[in-house]
This record gives sequence, C-alpha cells and structure tokens, in this order.
Amino acid sequence: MREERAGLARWEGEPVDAWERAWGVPLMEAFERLSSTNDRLRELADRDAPAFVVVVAEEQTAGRGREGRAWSSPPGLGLWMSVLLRPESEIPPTLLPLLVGVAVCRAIRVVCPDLEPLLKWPNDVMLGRRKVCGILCEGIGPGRVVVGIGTNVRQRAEDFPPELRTLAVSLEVAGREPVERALLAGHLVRSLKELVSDLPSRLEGPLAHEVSRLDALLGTRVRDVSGGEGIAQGIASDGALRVRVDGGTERRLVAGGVTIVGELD
Ligand code: BTX
Repeated sequence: MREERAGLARWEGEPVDAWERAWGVPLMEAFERLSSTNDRLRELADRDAPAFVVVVAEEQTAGRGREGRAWSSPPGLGLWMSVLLRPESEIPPTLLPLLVGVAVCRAIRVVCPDLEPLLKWPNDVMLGRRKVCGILCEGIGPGRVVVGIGTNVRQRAEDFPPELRTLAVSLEVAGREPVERALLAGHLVRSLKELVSDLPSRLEGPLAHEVSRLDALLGTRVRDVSGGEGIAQGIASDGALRVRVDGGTERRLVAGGVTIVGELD
C-alpha cells in the first residue's frame, strides 16, 4: 500500500510523521472529527494497509461499542484510536479483546503508576467500579482485525452524558494528574506490539496469570444477558468466562456481557 496520509498535519503539538517514527508504525492519521476511527481504519485496511496502521480522532460523532451501542467520544477529552492487527494465527474472538485489554492495562500502569486498572470481561478496562476504556475488535476478513480502543482521559463527571456519570471515569479524575494522550498512545502501541509479536491462540503460562490477576470479576456475583446468575470463576484459556451457577454447575460464557449483581450496567 502506498497511502497519502489524510487528516491533520500535526497532533498533540508534533508533526504526525514524528509520531509514526516515535512509535515505529507504518502510517498514522489524526483527524479533528470522524464518525468512528474504526470506520476510517477499515477503509485503509480495504486498501491492504499493513499491520499497525494507527488512526486517532479528536472527536467521534458515531463512536460505537458492541452491538451498535454508542461510545461517548467528546472532542479532545479522550484517546479515540484504532490499530490494525494482522495476526498470523487464528485467535478465538473472545480472547482478542481481553489480550488488547491486557495491553491497555500495561500502558495505563506505565503512564499512571498510581492507578490499578482491571479487566472486566469481555472488553472493558475498569478503575474501581467505573469504566475507563472500552475495546471493540472488528474482524474484516482473514487475518485482519481493526482494534478500536476508547480511553477516557480528561473528562470530568459533567463531561459524560448523564446516564454515564456514575458508570464512567477518566484517567485524570481517577489519578488526579494530567495525562499526555500521546504518551498513552505510544505505550499502547508498544504494549500491543509486544503482545502481538507472540500472540497466543490460548491463554496459558504467565499471560494467564496476568489475566487472572487483572480479572475484576473473579469471585463476584454476575448476571448474564439472559438473566442467569452465578459466581465468576475466572477466564478460560479460550477467553470464555467461567461462571458457577447456583446449584454448582459451571457455565462458559463466550459472548454478550455480564453485570455485577447489585451494580448498574
Ligand atoms: P460496549 O458495548 O462494551 O460498551 C458500550 C457501553 O459503554 C455504552 O452502552 C455505555 O453504557 C458505556 N459507554 C459509552 N461511552 C462510554 C465512555 N466514554 N466511557 C465509559 N463508558 C461508556 C465498548 O463497547 C467498546 C467501545 C470502543 C470504543 C472505541 S473508540 C475508538 C474506536 N472507534 C469506535 O467507534 N469504537 C472504538
């Protein structure tokens, strides 16, 4: 692919090609406004873009989560970013967002060392009981996945839509320190590269331990989308959530989501 870079010439005070060099990525595009960074990256992927092409937008007018849910992406307050992955091996669709979540947790730990991000199966990163980041992986054909990562960076409570004010949080509010989006983006790209260089098709070994340590649901009472309840037992090697339902049998959840019983969303 020889692609003319579209969008802004500068982002976060530096020329966009300086970020490309700093992060070691083949192409980075930054936009003032997009419907969704995943949509723009899909366009590039359809023109055979290489792995680790990155798209960011100051604002998304139709940022989305799973199943068409909206993702609040106000201008300048978050890191709304998509990265193209071209994994060589098959990876279970439930596992990939969790692995990306591990990369997000690692990056947040570097940039905000006082924070303790956790994974909420299947695709969220939490600070305490609030969502700081959502991950949307969209497969677009064999071996190509658009990975969308939305991280709340600067929002104060009143910057979120009213229905999210008790559910969402930003890095700056949680950490009480300014956060540089470009630094976070660079660490995100780096930790994604680390994971992808040796992308496992199953969770095992040290990575399985890391996921278990980061698992916000472990031991909590959860309710799945069909209303079934039980105690979360951890994440299986294919990324399924293991839940011991009342009566003692174990179920494996591979799609949908869960809520912690007693909490909203
Ligand atoms: P999800 O379907 O798991 O979560 C969506 C839900 O999260 C919404 O229904 C709402 O309750 C809540 N929510 C919406 N906006 C926010 C927010 N800013 N902070 C916290 N909670 C919120 C999660 O889907 C996956 C989101 C991926 C977003 C990225 S941004 C870059 C890329 N482009 C794009 O359109 N999507 C991805």
